[in-house]
Amino acid sequence: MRILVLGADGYLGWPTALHLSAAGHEVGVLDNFARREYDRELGVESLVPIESFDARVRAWREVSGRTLTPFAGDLTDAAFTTDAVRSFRPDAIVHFAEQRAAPYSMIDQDHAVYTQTNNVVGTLNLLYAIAEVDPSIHLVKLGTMGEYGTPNIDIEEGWLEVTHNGRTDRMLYPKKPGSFYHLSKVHDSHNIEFACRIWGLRATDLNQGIVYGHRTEQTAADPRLATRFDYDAVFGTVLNRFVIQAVLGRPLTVYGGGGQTRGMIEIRDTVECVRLACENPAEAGEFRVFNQMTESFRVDHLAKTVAEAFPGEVRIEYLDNPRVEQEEHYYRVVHTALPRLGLVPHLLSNTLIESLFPLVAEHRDRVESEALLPGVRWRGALPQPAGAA
Ligand code: NAD
Ligand code: USQ
Repeated sequence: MRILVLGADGYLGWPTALHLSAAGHEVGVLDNFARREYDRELGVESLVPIESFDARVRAWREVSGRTLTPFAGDLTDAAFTTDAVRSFRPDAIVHFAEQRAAPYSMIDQDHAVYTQTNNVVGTLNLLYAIAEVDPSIHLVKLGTMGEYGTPNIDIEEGWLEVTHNGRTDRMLYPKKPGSFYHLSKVHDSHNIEFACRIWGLRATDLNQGIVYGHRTEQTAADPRLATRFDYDAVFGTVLNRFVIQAVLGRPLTVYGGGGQTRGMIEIRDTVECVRLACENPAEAGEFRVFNQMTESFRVDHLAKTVAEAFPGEVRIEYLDNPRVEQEEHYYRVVHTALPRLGLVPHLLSNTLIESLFPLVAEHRDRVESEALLPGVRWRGALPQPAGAA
């Protein structure tokens, strides 16, 4: 197949592009490098050094003999987006290209507006590009488990059959997201479902849990193919951060009571789920949702697991929660669609956690220690009423 990967310079987009290329697909890779700009803005860098986009693409050709077709540009530019789709003519488009950090979207009004504009407008431009160039292109869009939040009922795969006053309908599952970033994904899901229902597009929304891990078969083949690894409190995700904090001899930062439960997935399963979704497309007019997670864990359990795996002393610190979220709640998720297509998950293991310790130790000097502690508070940037001190 011809597959265009959007956001291909990022943590997940890069390994996914390589995985698809190694599986024999013709792959295009598109990015606007916004993620490298956020690093500059925040004064941090990926813990593991990464090559420039061009150097990565060249390295993959050298290592694998396979070519990636690069596109540099921004999805919020409608003409660029349509031109890229028209020139590559994909069978499927995998869309990772969004601002993806919840804390970044909660810094202040500017960052909330940027996040929602970037994500919602980029996706809307993409829907128009697909409709114009070829409505049979399958859109594989990265959503998030955080769209659902933590409802007190079982979480289904995107849709819910509702009976109300004796009548029944199949509705999009109600959403209760926890940040302006997570909300942007909800808005995307609604726009994509609308485009499938009204224009007959075909789409798969992959509601992915929190990703952990760093290496895939392809990125491990050469240091120039490494993907980024974030440790800071804005872009670093919880399990990766705990591993890094353990190696640095810093306390593991559990926010609040640690009873928050989240769906998780290993990076090797992310790339495989995307391949499975591309190779088994949705029907024309279908808006299909897969819950892309393999296990659920409480945050305090993740901290204890890392502490036990680390061959040294580790302290767990319970910080005042900078976010507004439920710290004890019901959490049960249906996630059977991807295993039905053939996913055999890598479950969280001490071997995986232990394999990350030497990687972190090798690059520990790249860490800015102030960036480890959370600075963004969910109620921190509210405009103050006039006259308030
Ligand atoms: P990332 O920030 O590392 O990568 C996203 C890439 O998209 C970056 O390279 C960025 O430059 C690019 N991009 C952003 N806006 C763009 C635009 N307007 N035009 C072109 N390119 C643009 O993020 P990631 O961790 O690789 O996540 C990828 C996707 O997966 C995101 O949509 C995210 O919401 C979703 N996701 C990630 C996780 C996780 O734990 N990392 C979990 C669930 C879902
Ligand atoms: N947490 C801690 N300590 C930390 C970091 C986080 O206790 O040092 C807690 C948070 O309070 C939260 C949970 O761990 O309850 C997850 O936080 P996170 O930063 O790992 O994940 P989140 O903000 O939800 O976002 C990440 C990705 C995002 C993706 C999402 C999947 O950045 O792109 O959409 O995971 S999900 O959580 O399913 O929505």
